Amino acid sequence: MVLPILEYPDPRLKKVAARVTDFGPDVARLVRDMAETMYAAPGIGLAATQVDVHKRVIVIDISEARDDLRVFVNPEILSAEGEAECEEGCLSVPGYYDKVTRAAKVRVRAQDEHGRTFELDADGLLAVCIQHEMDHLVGKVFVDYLSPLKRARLATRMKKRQRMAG
Ligand code: GNR
Ligand code: NI
Repeated sequence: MVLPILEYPDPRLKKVAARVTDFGPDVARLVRDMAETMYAAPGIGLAATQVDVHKRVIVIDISEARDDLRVFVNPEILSAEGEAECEEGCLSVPGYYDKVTRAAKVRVRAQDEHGRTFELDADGLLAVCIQHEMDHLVGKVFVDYLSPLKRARLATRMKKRQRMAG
């Protein structure tokens, strides 16, 4: 099922997600729905926060063919190194793109949808995307890194857009 995506500055995007402790059918269904929502959007990642589910669950697929789904439950950054700037967008901030500086490489520990723990070294777009999605889980959107002036203008523009959309 494709789920509706919250749009900035919706206050629910600021909620902090809770760890997943129960790896039952609810998590499996959430992961399936999130993947469907991400592919339909289309996007390269989605955090549960964006579909108003406040659990530490992320899906990512940065592949060209859209056939390499990665699931991160309870993700943690074990180490980070370097700096890289990337032009980012967000499904919760449609039509807006801006540069953000993040760690260039990250080592992540997470669980899959069955609760199995794995570790992964990521760089490039995957590293950017993991950090972008993990920010959502603590109530942060990439535009929070922009100057207050840019952010204020953007909030006005988004509210106008949301009024127009009814
Ligand atoms: O689809 C998305 N593209 C993207 C591009 C550059 C940096 C980060 C991203 S993530 C974004 C999907 C999204 O909003 N995930 O939260
Ligand atoms: Ni996003």
